[in-house]
Amino acid sequence: MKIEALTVFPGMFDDVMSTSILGRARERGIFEFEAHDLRDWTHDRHRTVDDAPYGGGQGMLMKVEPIAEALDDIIPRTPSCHVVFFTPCGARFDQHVAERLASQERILFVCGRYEGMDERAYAYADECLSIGDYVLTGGELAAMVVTDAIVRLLPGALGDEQSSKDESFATGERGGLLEYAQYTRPATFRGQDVPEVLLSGDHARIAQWRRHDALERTCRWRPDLIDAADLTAEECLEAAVLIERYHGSHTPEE
Ligand code: 6GU
Repeated sequence: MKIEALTVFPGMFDDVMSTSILGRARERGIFEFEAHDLRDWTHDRHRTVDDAPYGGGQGMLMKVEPIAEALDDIIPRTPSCHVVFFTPCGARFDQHVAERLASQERILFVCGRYEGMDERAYAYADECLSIGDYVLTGGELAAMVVTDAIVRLLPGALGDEQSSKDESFATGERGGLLEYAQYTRPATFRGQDVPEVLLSGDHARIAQWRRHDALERTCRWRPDLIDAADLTAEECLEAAVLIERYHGSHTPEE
């Protein structure tokens, strides 16, 4: 897979794309990354990429021409380029979107800055994404978050093929619950013991404890996930009790 970014700050990507799992995946040829500097498609002496909005209002917008010229150049370089614009007005990114994007051959991320972009630039977007309900100063961090979430799903990127399937939010195994608590040595740390069951070697009891812990943590920290979780009838009853305990009679939205 090749991932590219169009940005006014190409340097922001350097460390992230060369460190740890992403760095190793690039070295192994599991994915390629290239950042394009939007200013390379400007023609004036100041390499201007922004301008004031028609109709007035706060701040500056990204101009359409440099983006259009850059995309006219970059997109046709190889067939089937999936173009993703980052904007707080995009659809919310999640694990399902990461899994869908991980099957693309080539993705180009377009990173917005300033107060946004001339609307006509979005004609190039196959989709628009946001990484959550808060406002960032630009789409670069969002592009790095999404790249990280995609690359770790690519075969061979993580040492152990299992590890990307077993975690929080993975559509399979955990059934939409948060991950259970985990511990490593020492067995006692400053008076806090590792749960006895985990030292027992009884794998059935351990699996049962983990499932219950996952249910409890989800009810406590992310009750909004419970409706979509894959629960047995017994677990549904237990979830209702846990949500009542942690959140009183409020519905999760309140
Ligand atoms: Cl993609 N861009 C900006 N500027 N802010 C965001 C975002 C994106 N996602 C969440 N907040």
